[in-house]
Amino acid sequence: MTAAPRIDVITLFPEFIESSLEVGVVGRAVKRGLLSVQSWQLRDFAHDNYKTIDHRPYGGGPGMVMLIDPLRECLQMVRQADPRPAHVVYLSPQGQPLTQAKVRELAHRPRLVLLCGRYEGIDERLLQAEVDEEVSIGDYVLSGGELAAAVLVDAVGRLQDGALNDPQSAVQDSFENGVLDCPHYTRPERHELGDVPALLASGDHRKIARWRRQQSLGRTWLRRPDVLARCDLSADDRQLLAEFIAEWRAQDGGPGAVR
Ligand code: 4HQ
Repeated sequence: MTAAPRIDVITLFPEFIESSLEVGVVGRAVKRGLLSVQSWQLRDFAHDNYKTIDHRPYGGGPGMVMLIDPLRECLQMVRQADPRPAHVVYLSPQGQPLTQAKVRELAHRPRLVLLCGRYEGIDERLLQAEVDEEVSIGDYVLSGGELAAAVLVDAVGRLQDGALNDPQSAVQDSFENGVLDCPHYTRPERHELGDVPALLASGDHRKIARWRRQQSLGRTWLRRPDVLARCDLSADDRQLLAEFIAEWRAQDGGPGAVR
């Protein structure tokens, strides 16, 4: 049996990471031993009685910058805690976007170390020397890297073998197919707010699969043309999408349509 993948998180707020692991699919995966997550209090590696981990930036300007040495010594301890080589990730808006493709890539790593920055971030020299990859969860500014790290742990954790009750659900998600997810319905079939599309209750599984694929493609066309542009659609997909677009134009999207 091979050891479960391990994620170490270096942070000023370990409680934040730990609390997010008490619930849900990923919390259960950790309890089942499918994934191990350790958080480390950076302040424990400060050199002085004030527990200093940051200082004013050279060149002036607002805010504080995280010091090299507490981070370096913490990383050394973290690396020593497990013999497997660690892939070190720094969460920041300057990083590569966290896409589902990136999540899959990171999910295959036996060992990740996540660095959470606060204030203006971390001294560039530490990043140059120790970080393998900088990753961003989106084009907005957080007050610290902890939420971004929790997002990454969640997305990576749910892909570990055995984490999801039905492994099929990971395959059907948004982006796993390169397109957005289709709409979902459950009981009751008829409701004041509308009826479930008849086809879904028909039991014709081939038709249902085609309808879902068409909805996925159509919604991606409507909502995320940027995602669709990067898709390599089959002839079948292009046919389904053309049908969706024709129907959409006829119903709500016709020239001069009033909505
Ligand atoms: N921050 N994706 C600034 C982010 C962020 C993001 C984390 C704020 C790092 C220094 N991290 N600190 N967006 O906004 O990952």
